[in-house]
Amino acid sequence: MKFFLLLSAIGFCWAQYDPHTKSGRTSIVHLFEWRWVDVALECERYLAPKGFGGVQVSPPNENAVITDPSRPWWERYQPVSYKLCTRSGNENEFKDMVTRCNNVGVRIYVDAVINHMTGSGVSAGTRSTCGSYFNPGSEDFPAVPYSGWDFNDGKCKTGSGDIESYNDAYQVRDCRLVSLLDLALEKDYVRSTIANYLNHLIDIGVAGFRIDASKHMWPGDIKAVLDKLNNLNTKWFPSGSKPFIYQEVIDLGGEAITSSEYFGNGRVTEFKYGAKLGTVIRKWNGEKMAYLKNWGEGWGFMPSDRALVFVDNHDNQRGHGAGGASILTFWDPRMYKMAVGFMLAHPYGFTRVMSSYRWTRHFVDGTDVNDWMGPPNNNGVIKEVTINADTTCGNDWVCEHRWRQIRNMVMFRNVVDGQSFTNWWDNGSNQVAFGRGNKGFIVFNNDDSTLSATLQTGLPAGTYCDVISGDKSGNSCTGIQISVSSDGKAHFSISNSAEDPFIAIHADSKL
Ligand code: QV4
Ligand code: CA
Repeated sequence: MKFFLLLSAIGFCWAQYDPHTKSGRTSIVHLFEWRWVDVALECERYLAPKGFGGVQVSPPNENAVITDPSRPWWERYQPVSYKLCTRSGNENEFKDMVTRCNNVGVRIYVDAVINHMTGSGVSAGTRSTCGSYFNPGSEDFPAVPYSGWDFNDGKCKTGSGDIESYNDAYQVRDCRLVSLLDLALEKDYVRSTIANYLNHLIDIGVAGFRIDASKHMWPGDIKAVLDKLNNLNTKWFPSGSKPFIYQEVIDLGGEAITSSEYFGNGRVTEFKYGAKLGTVIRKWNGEKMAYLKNWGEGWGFMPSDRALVFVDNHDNQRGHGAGGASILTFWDPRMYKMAVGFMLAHPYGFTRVMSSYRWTRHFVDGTDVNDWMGPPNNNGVIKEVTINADTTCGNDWVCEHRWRQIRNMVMFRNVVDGQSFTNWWDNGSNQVAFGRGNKGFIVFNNDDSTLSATLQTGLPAGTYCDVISGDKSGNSCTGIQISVSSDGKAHFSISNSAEDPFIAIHADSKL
């Protein structure tokens, strides 16, 4: 009996780190600013058949309608209430999306903005996405309800009431992040109100949460909220399943607050990952791919089973948050595909793919002054995600997750899941290769010369289709073909001027 109790205890605590994706699905995609109707369609027509595990959606709760600048993407990080009603859709559309995605085995993870409400500078009478009245000046949010009692004003010790130094853990948690009214999560009323919001989402069928601005909440306060959460809906999840939790904590080192403080609650975003990988692929600061041999904890990242990893996110792809200029995005497609390919092939962390929209960048003194621009829209109404004949997206939706190289590497990760990191090779510079047990192998050429090498792949003999330059189609390859001999070796030749200077093969791309 004791052993069973121990097991259930382990299972119990472990569940916060488990994304509850259907077996064999190992990545999620952030469909940033998509409407719920389009997410539901994408689950059915693309994400399910292509092996995606789930979708991170934009905050679904009512937010302030910011008109200066005009409807910025970041208005969704200024809550007015927990009513499920935003530019992405209403509660019925949200419920329909969660049901339809779950029914095809694709999970939904909600971006939970629970540290704060809207900005103190937002004027009273500002509209909200569901029509609720609110008055930031008097901290009056009757649609929740929250009043002045529910905010941290008394606790914050800075003159401005805003966070003034990230070296003081107290003000980072108890003061306002860029003037956003800071909720008092030490109060049981606030904890219960937030838990009610999250339980409403859990009962609808979501699989977990991205906890926004976690650095700005005490780990213990977050835990107090999580302890009030229901188990996941047994219509789609095994009984006793707890919501998957990944906390947004930007920790590049050198601050008072560290990611490890949050490990007890769930996974944590590892921002060092994208910042370092971008530097390596750009070959800045003397970095080179040969150094990736000990990628992961060897580079000072958090333990792999606590990490949520990504190449870029909605903040740092536009200069917000952390990572700086090294962050690779869809604006640099050739390098971006290499970075995403490396991330999806490597065993470290739980992987999230970014899916963006294009906006009109306008650089002034090196800064994009249009970083605020919201999703493609017609007078504020978010545009439909149209699908072109070549499977790309229209209406300025970038759909990185539909790029052949990325979509196929999501499948690669599924095929090699559980296989160890093996057969590393490098040329001492920017030509590297590694395998995943006997299920997959990938080769990169980021040097300024051709890669020509015969490498040990660890794979069974046979002919494999490269899933970067093409697909396996019936009994043939639409792109490069690789022949693995009986000793597991194969010859690879990659021009440094190739459209995509990397090759990936796996058990399911074998003819
Ligand atoms: C401005 C000034 C303030 C001033 C205030 C007065 O900057 O100094 O006091 O006006 O009203 C928007 C504006 C910002 C404005 C603020 C209103 O951009 O200029 O303040 O609203 O108070 C997103 C955007 C922010 C945006 C915010 C709310 O990135 O620019 O602020 O939404 O709309 C840290 C955190 C980390 C955070 C990251 C961006 O540790 O948690 O900064 N990342 C998450 C989300 C991010 C979101 C928030 C947190 C806030 O990923 O998208 O910020 O929910 O590193
Ligand atoms: Ca706070």
